[in-house]
Amino acid sequence: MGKSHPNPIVWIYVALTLFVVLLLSFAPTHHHLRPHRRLKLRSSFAPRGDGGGGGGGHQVPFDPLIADIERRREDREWERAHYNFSHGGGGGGEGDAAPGMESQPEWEEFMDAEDYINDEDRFNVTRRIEELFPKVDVAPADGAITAEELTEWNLAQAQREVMHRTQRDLELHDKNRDGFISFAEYEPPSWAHTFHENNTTNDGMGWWKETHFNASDVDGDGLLNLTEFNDFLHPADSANPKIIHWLCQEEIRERDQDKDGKLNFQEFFNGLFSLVRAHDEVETTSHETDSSGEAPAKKLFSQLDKDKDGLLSADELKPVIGNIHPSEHYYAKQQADYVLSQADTDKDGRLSLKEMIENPYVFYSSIFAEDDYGYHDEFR
Ligand SMILES: *[C@@H]1O[C@H](CO)[C@@H](O)[C@H](O)[C@H]1NC(C)=O
Ligand SMILES: *[C@@H]1O[C@H](CO)[C@@H](O)[C@H](O)[C@H]1NC(C)=O
Ligand SMILES: *[C@@H]1O[C@H](CO)[C@@H](O)[C@H](O)[C@H]1NC(C)=O
Ligand SMILES: *[C@@H]1O[C@H](CO)[C@@H](O)[C@H](O)[C@H]1NC(C)=O
Ligand SMILES: *[C@@H]1O[C@H](CO)[C@@H](O)[C@H](O)[C@H]1NC(C)=O
Ligand SMILES: *[C@@H]1O[C@H](CO)[C@@H](O)[C@H](O)[C@H]1NC(C)=O
Ligand SMILES: [Ca+2]
Ligand SMILES: [Ca+2]
Repeated sequence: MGKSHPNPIVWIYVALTLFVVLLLSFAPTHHHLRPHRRLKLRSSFAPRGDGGGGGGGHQVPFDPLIADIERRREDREWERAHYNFSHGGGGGGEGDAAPGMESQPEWEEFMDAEDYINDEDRFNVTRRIEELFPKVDVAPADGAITAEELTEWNLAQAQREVMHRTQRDLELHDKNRDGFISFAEYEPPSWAHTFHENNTTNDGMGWWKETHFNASDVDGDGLLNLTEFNDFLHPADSANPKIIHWLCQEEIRERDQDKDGKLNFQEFFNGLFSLVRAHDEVETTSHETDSSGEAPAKKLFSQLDKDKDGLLSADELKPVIGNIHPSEHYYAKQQADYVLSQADTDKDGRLSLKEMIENPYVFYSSIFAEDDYGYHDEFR
């Protein structure tokens, strides 16, 4: 009879094998998805001159602690670039880097900071998210973060960063150290020196003009304080109607071929329409295909031309100036929408603390480590 039963040793083997398989499938992969990834700091600062209105570089860290680390590193690069030219020799000798040029990253500091944020005992991402959640979840504090709450949070982070840079710029230009910038003190950066007041061959550079300065000077005392100087550097984010008006005038001046101070349809269509539409997601109901493209442009033109004189004035351009020069609020919302699309697992349009903890890398930018054999786990 004993022979009809399998050998007990076989059962033990089967049981052991099952046990090992279970161990393998549960232990490493499902408990430690994170060690395969590495949190990343931005590697160098790009001057965020508003000249181009370009899209990049606007992402601001979700975590103020990360922002602070990045800011301190950036300040060191800034000081090196602007206050210490003792290395002498070639290359102009002027401190300011033209847009697109990058300073040498300080690798040691860079690696130290990255090691710190990747050391789970010292920088615990789960705990950071738990601490930050109630600071974002404020309107109302109902245990869920909406796109609006996240936008406000991102905007506050961005504004702090912009103001910090303005403060730095003010110190750099404030030659007599009175805390204000006079028009004489504000030297255009070296890469703008070649552009002159009435050189029509390069109309693009109206940036360092006295009209711009005067429009920023709210109280008209001939000096810009920190707020006014910030408006000067970031007109699109200003609450000062004079600077918004100046910005609209600049857009017209650059494209006003017949120099009548307003834009006719052809001037609008050639220079501005595509810019206005580029950021306009609502208007892209393309029932007419873009074969000619002029019909939607004509429609928009006549909507903007309030006094129906067939020309757009600076005031009439105001409703769409935000499309041409997107504000920090625009980027903050874009970033919030992106984060929601990535981390809102149950698709209810809000982020719970659980969803955020389960998707930490949406909030902390990361790269895959080189030995990243386990990244497929992401797609489970
Ligand atoms: C400039 O850099 C040198 C080393 O290159 C350093 O010794 C000096 O203290 C720096 N000066 C300032 C003002 O930062
Ligand atoms: C990180 O913090 C969470 C929540 O406070 C805790 O459960 C976890 O054990 C911590 N991880 C480490 C590695 O300290
Ligand atoms: C600049 O414009 C003013 C007034 O329009 C004119 O008098 C002056 O000659 C111009 N300068 C140059 C260099 O073109
Ligand atoms: C106008 O700008 C061009 C290009 O930068 C330069 O070659 C020219 O000398 C400038 N003209 C004046 C009058 O400043
Ligand atoms: C700017 O304002 C000052 C007075 O603060 C005035 O003297 C100057 O003419 C103004 N410049 C322009 C271009 O409006
Ligand atoms: C700068 O001046 C404006 C206008 O007088 C004022 O509203 C603003 O609060 C001032 N900002 C600072 C930082 O003092
Ligand atoms: Ca001053
Ligand atoms: Ca015109």
